[in-house]
Amino acid sequence: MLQGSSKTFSLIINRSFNMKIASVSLVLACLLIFVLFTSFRQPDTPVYVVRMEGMKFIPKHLEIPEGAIVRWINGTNSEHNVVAKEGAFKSPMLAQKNAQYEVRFTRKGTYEYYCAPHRIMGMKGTVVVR
Ligand SMILES: [Cu+2]
Repeated sequence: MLQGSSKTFSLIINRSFNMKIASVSLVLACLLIFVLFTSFRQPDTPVYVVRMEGMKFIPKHLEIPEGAIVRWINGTNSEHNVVAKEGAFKSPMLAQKNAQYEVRFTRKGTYEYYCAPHRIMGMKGTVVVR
């Protein structure tokens, strides 16, 4: 009887010891995954902002490196959109103030674009990807 209960006791100790090892291993594994993930992550993609102010894109002409993102932000209470002349991209209508649209440019070249409702008023811009 005494032998039996001491066996149970040592089983309990073993189990909690194993649980400790398991949780320490889990923490170490998570740490390893985190370190691997952060060290192999690509450097942050640069983001260039073009604001829609009045009936203009500001800046009107923008030069960016290949792979960069351009983010258009509607700074007005009117509707604007962003349409590439050659069809490379087309945003939905950005109806609200601070509505945004992003394009990642992965190919070098010159991209002319306009705002469809205000094209005739000269609301145009260019992105040059170097
Ligand atoms: Cu517009």
